[in-house]
Amino acid sequence: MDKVTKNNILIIGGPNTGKTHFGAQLYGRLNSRQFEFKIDPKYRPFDLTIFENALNNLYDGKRAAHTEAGANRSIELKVTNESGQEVVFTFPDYAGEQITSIVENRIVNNTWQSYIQKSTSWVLFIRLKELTPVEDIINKGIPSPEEIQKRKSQTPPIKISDVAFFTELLQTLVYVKGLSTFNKIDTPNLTVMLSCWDELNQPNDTVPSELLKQRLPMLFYFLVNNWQKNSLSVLGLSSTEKSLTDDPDDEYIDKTPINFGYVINKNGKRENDLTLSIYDFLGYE
Ligand SMILES: Nc1nc2c(ncn2[C@@H]2O[C@H](COP(=O)(O)OP(=O)(O)OP(=O)(O)O)[C@@H](O)[C@H]2O)c(=O)[nH]1
Ligand SMILES: [Mg+2]
Repeated sequence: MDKVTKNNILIIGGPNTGKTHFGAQLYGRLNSRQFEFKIDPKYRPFDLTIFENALNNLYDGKRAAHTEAGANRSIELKVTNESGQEVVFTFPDYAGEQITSIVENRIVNNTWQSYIQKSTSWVLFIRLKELTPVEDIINKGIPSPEEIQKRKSQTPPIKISDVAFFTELLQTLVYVKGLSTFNKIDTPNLTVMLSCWDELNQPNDTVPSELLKQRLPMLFYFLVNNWQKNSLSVLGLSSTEKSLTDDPDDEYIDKTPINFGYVINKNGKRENDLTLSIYDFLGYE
């Protein structure tokens, strides 16, 4: 069996969803060679600028900055696991506005066409805490006649819901990739990362896909109806384990960043080894 798998993982996430912190923390784990997947020392990437600022800030116990709007950088990593399996993957970092702009303007520029064409796995970042809760009969009840009258007298700004946003985005990617949805998709494999999980204050055994189903049911069923079961996973992710600020966090400085952060695997189990998520990205069972 060919033991080298070449993968092109496309991280997909709007502004402030945690892409850069994940990249930096994953890189830190791979580079430490203490976890399931390790960077092949013969192929240590030469140019680390993509995560350098973020890594330096984390070592100082501070959060990293927003990725500047025009940035489009990626890093190719060659990693191996305990059983000698080699995975080569490309990891991009860009400003999340680029994703918002795809949906708002219905335009996929050349850079994004190429990202989408080359990709073999999609990892969609959703930061549930930042989404606007949709008012419905269950969580809000029926508004009073005065409230209904007030709403009718003001024209609401046109803004699509979060569910519509993610669905439009995925449909655009599927279209650009030239996929048919007559049959359920198996490639690209799709991993939904519910990022900044620590902010959600969930009980220990929460299963990420159950939380997605509860919070964004329409998106959940869109995914289940369009992706094959083995090509879809929903994980929880806390890259930093707690909210960092621009002031140094002493615990981070003492313990170093690789000792913070975890994924909640698809069965609801917490794993401190962020590199295990690579198996989900690749779609291995
Ligand atoms: N609590 C908590 N905060 C996080 C976590 N990951 C990232 N953050 C914070 O969320 C904010 C955004 O994180 P980034 O990694 O910069 O997000 P991004 O998706 O790269 O954002 P853009 O570069 O704007 O596209 C930062 O203030 C981080 O400190 C996490 O796991 N937990
Ligand atoms: Mg960023």
